[in-house]
Parts: sequence; C-alpha cells; structure tokens
Amino acid sequence: MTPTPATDDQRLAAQGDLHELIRIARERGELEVIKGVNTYLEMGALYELSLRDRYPPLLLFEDIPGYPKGHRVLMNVRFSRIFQSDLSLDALKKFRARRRWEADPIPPEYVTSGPITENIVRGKDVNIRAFPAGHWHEHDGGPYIGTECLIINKDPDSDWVNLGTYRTQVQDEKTLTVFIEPGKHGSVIREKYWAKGQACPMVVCVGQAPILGVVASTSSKHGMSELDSAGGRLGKPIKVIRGELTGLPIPADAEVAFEGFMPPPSEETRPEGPFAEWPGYYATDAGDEPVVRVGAIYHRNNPILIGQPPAKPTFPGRQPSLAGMAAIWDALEAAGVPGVTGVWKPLGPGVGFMNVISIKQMHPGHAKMAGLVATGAGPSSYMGRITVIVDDDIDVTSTAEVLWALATRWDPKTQTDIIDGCYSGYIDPLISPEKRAVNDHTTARVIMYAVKPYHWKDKFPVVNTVSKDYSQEIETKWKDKLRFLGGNNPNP
Ligand SMILES: Cc1cc2nc3c(=O)[nH]c(=O)nc-3n(C[C@H](O)[C@H](O)[C@H](O)COP(=O)(O)O)c2cc1C
Ligand SMILES: [Mn+2]
Repeated sequence: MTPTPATDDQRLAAQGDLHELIRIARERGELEVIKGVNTYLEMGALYELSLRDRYPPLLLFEDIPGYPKGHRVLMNVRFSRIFQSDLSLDALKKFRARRRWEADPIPPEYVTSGPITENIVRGKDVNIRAFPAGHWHEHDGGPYIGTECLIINKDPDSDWVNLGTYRTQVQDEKTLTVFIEPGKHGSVIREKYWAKGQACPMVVCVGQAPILGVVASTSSKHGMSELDSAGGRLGKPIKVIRGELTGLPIPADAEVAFEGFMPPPSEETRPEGPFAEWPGYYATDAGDEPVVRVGAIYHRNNPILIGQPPAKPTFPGRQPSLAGMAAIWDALEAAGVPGVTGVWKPLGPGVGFMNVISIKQMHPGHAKMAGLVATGAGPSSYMGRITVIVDDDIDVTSTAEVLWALATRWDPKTQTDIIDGCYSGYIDPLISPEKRAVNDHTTARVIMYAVKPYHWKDKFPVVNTVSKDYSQEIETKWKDKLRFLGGNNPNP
C-alpha cells in the first residue's frame, strides 16, 4: 500500500503537536499500536521489520513490560507518510521552491506551566530507568533513551539557546551520557563552561513536537536558536517553561525532559556506545564521554518517548529525504554551476556516500565543474565518497538509468577523478584503525563523469528508445484497449 500524501494542513498540525500527529495517523490508518513488547532488542527488531515499507507506519508501543503503565514509545515519526513527500524530481523541485519563502524566525514564549509540568520529580526521587529506553541493536552498549531527542544548552556569552539531536545513553538511575561530535554547537557551548572549570547546564528532551526534532537535527547558523526557527516554521512561538535548576527553556508541551549539569570530562566520563550507526555498521568501540547528572525530571502523565535509532540504509523505509538533495542543488547553484536538471541520492548509500547530479552540458569542462563543486560543497562533502554526473536525459531517480549511464557513457580511464583526504566522519566504516588512532577522519572521493564526452557528444550513438511524445500519444490511443496499459482488451 502506498498511502496518499498528507495535506499541507495535516502536515503543519502534526509538525506542531505529537498528539495531533498520532490522531491524524490513526485517522489515515497509518498507526500501529503494539502492546507487550520488550525494550531489549524486540522493539528494535519490530522497528526494522517496519522499514520493509517505503512509508512505514507510526509504531506506538504500549504496556511495555517492566515500565509504569501508560509510559509509551513512538517510532517512525520522521519517516511517516505524513511528513514524507513523494520521492520524485517534481516533489524535489516543489520542495526547493516552497522552502525559499521560509518564514522569519519567531522567538519562544515563556509560560509558567504546561503539560510537561504535570509531574516534576526532583533530587533523590529521580529515576531515569522508570522511562522505557530501547536497547535497539544486539551490540549496542546499553539502552538509548535519546535518539530523536533535543539536547538544550545556552551559550554563556550570549542569549543563544541551541537545540541539537545527539544520541543519549542511560548509564544509571541519575546519569546519562550524550555523544556530541566535536564542532557541533552543543559541544562548542559546553566547552565554554568547561574552560572556566564549570559544569554545563543541560536539558535532554526525549518526546516533543516533531518540528523540534527536525530543527534540532538540521544544521543552522552559529548563534541561531533552533527554537526560533521552529516557531517561524509553525507560524507561532514555541511555548517553553524555565527549568528550575538551570533556567533553560523546556518545551511546555514536551513529553519527558531531564534537567541537569554536564561536568568537564576531567571530572567524570563513562564508557559510551558502541552504537549501531546509520551507515549500517558499528564503526567504533565504546569511548569515554561526559555525563549529565540529572537533578530533575519533568514529564506529562502517560508520556510518549520518541525512538528513532539508525538502521542499515538499504531498507526501503530509509529513503533519503528531499531536504538533503535540495541542499546540494542549492549549493551547486550558489557556486554558479549552470544547467543542473536533477540531484538525487539513491537508496542504499543512505544520507551520505553517493550523490547523482544531472546536467544539460553547455560547454567543455561543464561536467567537471559540477563534479568538483558537488564533491566539495558543504551539504555533500561530509561522507560524500561517490559523485556521479549524468546527462539531462538520464532520470536521476532511477538507479537503473544511472547504472546504464555509467555502463555506457563512462570511460573509467579518462572520465574519473579521485581526490584524496576529503571530509569524513568517525562513523565511516572505511576509516582504518591506523587513521582513527591519529584522528585522521578523511577518505578519498571518486567523481564519475557518466556523460557523453562534450567534444564529440553530437556524434555519440543515438539512444534506442521511443521518443517521449510519441510514446505518450500511443499510450493514450491504446490505454483503454490493452490490459498491460490498465485497460480492458475486447479480444482477450
Ligand atoms: C536521529 C538523529 C541522530 C543523531 N545523532 C547524533 C549524535 O549522536 N551525535 C551528533 O553529533 N550528531 C547527531 N546527529 C546529527 C545532529 O543532530 C546534527 O548535526 C545537528 O545539526 C546538530 O545540531 P547543531 O548544528 O546545533 O550542533 C543526529 C541526527 C539525527 C537525525
Ligand atoms: Mn545549532
């Protein structure tokens, strides 16, 4: 079944409110309520089975053994049909056009209470283990309560409040570890406190309006609060309360938030991970990460925690999002590459590793220009690995078409560039132990120019296919009379 896309109104309502998302999904028949599932591996295995579907249902786990009745886990929020558009070039073009009018940021509105203050647990009563956290994959280092979560901290030198999505492991009743890659905003901010010998005030929110998960996991400018961009996208301020211990803003209609302090690593670290990552591997062993000492828990009655662990990117439900492709297309245009007709990430390599760009070749060296920019640009450089440039007659959304272009238009010897030492990440399985030991997280890139060579493109053999226009004319003429075109054959 391929459910129909949601309407703009449905999408906006669901973005702003997790309970509204569940209501709309139930109404559309896209909610699966599952009772009696264990958080240890079973929940993760059911989640993976749901990814066989291009548009997996929302999974709502209830009556979870070992946890208070009413404490629930919701999965597939970001992959639900309500938020996933059609995977077509047309949808990508519409996405780019719509995003250009993106609204101005709206700062949050401080309130004194909300659903999140229905229960406040303080000090010695704090028990993180009362909340269901999936131990998602067999070799994970422990339960991860934060996958699609918000880590909230504030720059000590300005008003900047940052929201980032960084995985959060349960260490004990009162301790979490948060894994933040160096350079990410949450890390830049915490280091400022540590430099002064202070613990960084921090909030970890593990169930919230879907829009907050989107902004927290998308890179935005240094100094720009994701709370403001979420408000802008919804067209109304995000309501927040002030945390009792830290003064940090906590979304007032969130489900569960842990508040506390992260001391410098010189004071305390715990073994964190390993964790099954999105490239489809455990690329690293456990490492030492700083802790959050949790001093207060805020939660709704019957809270819903969001679970969104990584999964091998070959599952149909793990299709890369249009946002990533749009960002690359924008970068190509910003760099002045003319004639781009398509950008795509095929299913399999996941959000990184492989990008396909189609161009209408306009001058000698045009394909090379596109290839070099697409390989080096911000949105495509991190864990990029493979760039394929194809002509504009190739449908970039079809892996078969892209492979056909490679098989027939790409001369490996003369139409390839290999560039060494490019930006990759610690989760790249191809970084050797020797490179890891010296923090060299770089790998090579290949650019394959699967285009008709420019200087003899007009002499390139003609493609063996019926022209689009004639094909359409004949389909229209015959479609009522032939079963393979969806009609009824009067002479079966
Ligand atoms: C589900 C999910 C999990 C993520 N986990 C991590 C993580 O564990 N550590 C990390 O550094 N980034 C992680 N990211 C990526 C960051 O959220 C992303 O880089 C974001 O821009 C960080 O916010 P910042 O730009 O304010 O630092 C994750 C993204 C998603 C969608
Ligand atoms: Mn940020």
